[in-house]
Formats: sequence, C-alpha cells, structure tokens
Amino acid sequence: MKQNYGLMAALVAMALSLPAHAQFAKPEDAVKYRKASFTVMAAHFGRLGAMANGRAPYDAKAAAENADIVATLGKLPWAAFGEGTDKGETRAKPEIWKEAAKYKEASDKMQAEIAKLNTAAKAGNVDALKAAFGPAAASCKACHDNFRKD
Ligand code: ASC
Repeated sequence: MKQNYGLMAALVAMALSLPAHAQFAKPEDAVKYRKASFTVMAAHFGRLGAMANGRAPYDAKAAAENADIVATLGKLPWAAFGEGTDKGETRAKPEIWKEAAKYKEASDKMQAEIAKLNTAAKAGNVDALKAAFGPAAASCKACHDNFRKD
C-alpha cells in the first residue's frame, strides 16, 4: 500500500498542536470551558491565599496539592478565547482580541507567577508561600483590571 506521508505528517502536526487549538463544538462551549477553568482555579488559589494570609492554618501537603491544581488549570483558559467567543455570557472585554499581544503577555506573566507559586508551595514553609502569593495574585488582578468587565 502506498503511504501518504504528507497526510500523515499533517495529522501528526494537528495532534501535536491540539492543546494550543482546543476543540470546541460551539463558541458558547469555549466560553463555558474557560469560565469553569477560572472558577476551579480561583477556588484552589483562594485556599492558598487563606494559608498565605493566616486565615487558614498552614498545611504543607494541602499547599502543594492546591498549587499543583492552580498551575495545571492556569494553562487551560487561553485556548478558549477563539473566534466568536467575545459574545454571550462573558465579561471578557473586546481588548482581549484588539490587544491580543498584550493579553498574551499578561497570561504568560500569570502562568510564570503561578509556576513560581507552585515551586514555593513545595518549599514546605509558609514564608515561601507568602512571598510568592502576592505577585501571583497581582498577575491575576492585572488581567482583570485590563481585560475583564466589572
Ligand atoms: C483570588 C481570585 C482571583 C485573584 C484576584 C487577585 O483569590 O479568585 O481572581 O485572587 O482577585 O487580585
């Protein structure tokens, strides 16, 4: 059988790029997906915040687990801001698409800060967690201020 290497290469390329081009049947599905990922992320980020701010007792194991979840979830929403997802049940501002490079930069910054938070959460002491939590929260807020409606 004659192999179609061109087609095979194209399929492999598509498979490898799946995370960056998440598949959604409808724009509304993408909106739901990104909101869900932000919601779950915020729940776990909040638990880290409670420990960092002394509202909850410090628990090294819980900190490490919550930070892992935040770091993983923090990678997800960005692929769900595709075409047609600027409408409907969303607080996303038009600037996300008009200033796409700036939005990308802000989302990269947030991911870098939560990666640092994840490392800090695994140091096993509350001071490391406290030091990394502030900059991570600031990176969330920077995006809300510029790219999210109130
Ligand atoms: C949270 C949360 C956010 C960020 C942001 C930081 O706990 O849910 O979205 O922190 O409020 O300013």
